[in-house]
Amino acid sequence: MEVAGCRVPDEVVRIREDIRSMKIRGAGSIARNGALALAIAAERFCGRDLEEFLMYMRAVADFVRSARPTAVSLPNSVSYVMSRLEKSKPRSVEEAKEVVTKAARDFVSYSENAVKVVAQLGAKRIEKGDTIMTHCHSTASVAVILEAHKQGKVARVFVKETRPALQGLITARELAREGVEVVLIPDSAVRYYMKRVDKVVVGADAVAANGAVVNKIGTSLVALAAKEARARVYVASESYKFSPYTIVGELVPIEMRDPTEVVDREWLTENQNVQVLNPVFDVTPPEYIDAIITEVGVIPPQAAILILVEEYGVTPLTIEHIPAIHPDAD
Ligand code: RUB
Repeated sequence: MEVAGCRVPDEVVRIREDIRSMKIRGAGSIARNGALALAIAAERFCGRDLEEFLMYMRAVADFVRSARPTAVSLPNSVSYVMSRLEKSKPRSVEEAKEVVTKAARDFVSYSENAVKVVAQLGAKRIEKGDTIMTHCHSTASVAVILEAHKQGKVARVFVKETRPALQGLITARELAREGVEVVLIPDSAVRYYMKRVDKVVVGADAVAANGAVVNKIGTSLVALAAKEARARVYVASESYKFSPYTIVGELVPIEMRDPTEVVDREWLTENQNVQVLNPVFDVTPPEYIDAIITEVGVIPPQAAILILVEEYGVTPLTIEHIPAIHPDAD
């Protein structure tokens, strides 16, 4: 891809492809890599002047932002960097490059710190002897569980394998490596084991203004089974996963992936009269969630709108001017 006479660096194309193919995955990691891709693009800009630089960066931002549709952390991190570039009114290409590099670095360090704070706040919600269930692989959820484990509170963790991409295996490995007692179960065994669970901890790809949480497909079923069994449900989510446009009723798009992630190509060819669908996220309504643990505090899901309004100044009146939320790194 070439913009304003300058080729988008291979490394940026590779990062986008790695996000698309899920080599880079999980909403936090996607956001951090998105910001870093912008910094790489800025450093390697080969055009002539500031006008070309801005044109080039806007095109790269659109390119990176469109890698995957559901995790709102990606447009939010891209916007974090781009809004600083647009607002800084740089006088030279060198100055503009520095603004982008610094903003990307700031976002990454904000994000890494946010996960640590979420871990601390989340661990306080876990009590001694708790059995936890988790779903998929979420860095924020793993951080909460590991912090609670360090504090000697976790009895055991049920990890769902999370078909079709089996991210549960990553979670099981990361927790077991730190000495947590892990039980890996098929997705279909959730309700069977829920009776033994005290708390469910899951991550988020997007949190809507009404407190609904978009996360890996199957999260809503875990929450449903938890409600029936009276186990509490906590969502570990940094604030840049809150979706600004949901304040005016926009829906978070649910990514549909290739059927070959569910069954192999040979099976598909032999059974062409069968439609195979692969939605990879679902929506858990706020009534099924006890609290959302963010780096700015633990909130009931119904207070999600406060994060958007009070932390980021998003309102139905300002939304057209705030395309995504930008937590301040300082
Ligand atoms: C990952 C997933 C995770 C959230 C939060 O889906 O649903 O629960 O992204 O992750 P996928 P984190 O594997 O399709 O990216 O806490 O790491 O941001």
